[in-house]
Amino acid sequence: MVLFRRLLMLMLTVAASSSLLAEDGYELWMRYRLLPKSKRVAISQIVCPNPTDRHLKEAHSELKTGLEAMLGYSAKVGEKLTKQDGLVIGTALSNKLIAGLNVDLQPFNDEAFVYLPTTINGKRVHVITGQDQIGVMYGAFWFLRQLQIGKPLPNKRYYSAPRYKLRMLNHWDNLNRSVERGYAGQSIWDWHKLPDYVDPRIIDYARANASIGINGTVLTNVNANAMVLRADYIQKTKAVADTLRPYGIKVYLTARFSAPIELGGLKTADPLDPQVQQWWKDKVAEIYREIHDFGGFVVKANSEGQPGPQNYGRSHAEGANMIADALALEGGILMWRAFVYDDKTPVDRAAQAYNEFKPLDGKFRSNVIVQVKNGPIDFQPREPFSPLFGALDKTPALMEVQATKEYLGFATHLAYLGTMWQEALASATRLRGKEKVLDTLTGIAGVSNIGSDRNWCGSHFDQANWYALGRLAWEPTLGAEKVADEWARLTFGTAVAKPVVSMMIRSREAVVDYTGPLGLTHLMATGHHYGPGPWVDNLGRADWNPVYFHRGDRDGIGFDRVGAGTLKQYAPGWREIWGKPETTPENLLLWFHHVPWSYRLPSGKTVWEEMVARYTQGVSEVATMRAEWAKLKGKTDAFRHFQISEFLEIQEKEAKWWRDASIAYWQSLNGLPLPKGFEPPEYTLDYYKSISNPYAPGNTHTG
Ligand code: GCW
Repeated sequence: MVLFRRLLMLMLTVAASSSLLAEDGYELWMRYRLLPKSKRVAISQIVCPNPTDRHLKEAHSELKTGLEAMLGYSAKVGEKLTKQDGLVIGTALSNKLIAGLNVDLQPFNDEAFVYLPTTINGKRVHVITGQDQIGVMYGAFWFLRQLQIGKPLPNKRYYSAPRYKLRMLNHWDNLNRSVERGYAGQSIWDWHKLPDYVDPRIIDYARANASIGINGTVLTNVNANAMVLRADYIQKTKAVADTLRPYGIKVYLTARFSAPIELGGLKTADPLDPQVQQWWKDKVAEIYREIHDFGGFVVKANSEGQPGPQNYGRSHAEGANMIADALALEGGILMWRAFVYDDKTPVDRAAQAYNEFKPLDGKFRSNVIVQVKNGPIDFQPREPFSPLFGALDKTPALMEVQATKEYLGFATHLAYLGTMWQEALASATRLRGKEKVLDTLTGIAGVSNIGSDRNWCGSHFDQANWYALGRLAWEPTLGAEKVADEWARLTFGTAVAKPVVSMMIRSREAVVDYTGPLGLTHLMATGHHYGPGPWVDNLGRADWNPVYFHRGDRDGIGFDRVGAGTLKQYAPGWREIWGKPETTPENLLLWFHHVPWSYRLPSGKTVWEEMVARYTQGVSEVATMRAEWAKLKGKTDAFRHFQISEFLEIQEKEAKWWRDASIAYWQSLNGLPLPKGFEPPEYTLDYYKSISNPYAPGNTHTG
């Protein structure tokens, strides 16, 4: 079997190198395949009088390549409209034909675009315009996407404007090219060869981001290395910034709070020390001399060993404001992370971000944005939304989500995160005037899942999470299903979109079920977080241990966050709903409550029975996904089909591992028999406990 697979792989690799079958995922959702005749629009000409201007150049060249590939002929390029049909792009300033149309561009912002199907001098044209050339570029990518998706173009004026100003990727990439929680190879930033050699792949990265509206990228890990602020590294960052700028993407870095000591030779990094303040001002000025539109910094301070203002008895606000002041002189912003926990183990770790930051609301400079993870703990498969959303009245907030699937099966498990992010974004805050979490934000930042792997993200389906990040940051109400449908059509073709979307939409819930149903959380193995470890109880601090989070014993299970006081961080409406087990939705029951194993759910099942059913359901859902994917054989290209099949097989095996290990452990606590009809775990608990994977990928390194 193994040999057969190897042979098949070899054949596929050879086949993939011929242009016919060149589907290795590199092109992402920008595949531009020849459209069926019925879907081809007539575009004999592209009219763009200033095709070398910034953003127009990129728009123009993408349109040329994309249209040629999809329509099967090359449109004439020129300044005048001479053919019977064409595509007219530009701003009113850069294109006289557009000026003549007097397109109403109010009340859009400068990144918005307008599409207008119309006639000019009796010729049928598609117009793409905006207040600024960057809008035109976004419009060009939108137009290409519409054609690929295979749905008709709007027959009247259409516009689109991004909801948020900050649509960010956060790379957790180290200077030695390892990637913290990265499952897609090395970092795409080749610091050693920069600035002299910029890998052309960075241009494709920029195109991909521009096509989904991402406009900022933080190049380095929040577990930061001060060296990135050294003069030679600033040159390297400049080379990346110069490459990304034409695509409307600003570059940001992570700033290590102790950099004045490590780089500057100062004795302290105390934010109230004038020398320290001056060091940051000088450093920021130095960066802006090289990169005039540098975006700013992200800082992780006083969390998981990172230095911060509390080392000097100062608050997060005092620390943030000192760096923000330096950035303000140049127009930069500071994203200060709320994912903090200090050396004192609190009653409930889920309460810590709010405890630290709520009292500081109003104390931050205006260019500080607090960056809050979607849930109060840490990117778990299911958490409620963080109570900080909506609670900060005077401080802007950015939602941080994790595209890389640290807690959702790494690269090999199919888990579409659009549904998970939608759940957080669309959550009602129950605070007046801030109806949903998405109404309280200034942006979204996604921890990147991008690496040097040929398919960028470690697996084909993981590309959907990068795609969803951009699309939801552009418009958070788009809907996870619509985003999945776009992506599936672009990535696999319209014919298979329906079954692909159906798999995607159920996939995250399957992971929740086989890793931690009913609101259980943080049950993974230590360090690398690969696989189950609900029994772990020996780590340095209490709130690193899974046993701290599930609180299971002979009698019951779950974390009583009402008793712990954490529920008070939410609006009164939520306190009512989540305050009692009977009114708490099942999917968060054990997040908020400790209940006896015999506690009865509305279905009549006990918690124990329901848990076993869910774990089992998670595994069978993966088996179903496998069967559904198998049916698409021959309907998608062979190589990607093969690799996805193999990954689904891994996922099913690991889902069963999670189920069996978890059930074996819970039984060791509660002594209960398995409900009727359910398979017992395949191995003993000791066996599961003995599994060791020291080299699982993505573990923390600070290079
Ligand atoms: O989820 C945890 C990860 C750490 C990460 C940390 C954070 C960058 O396990 O690897 O560190 O979150 O968000 O700072």
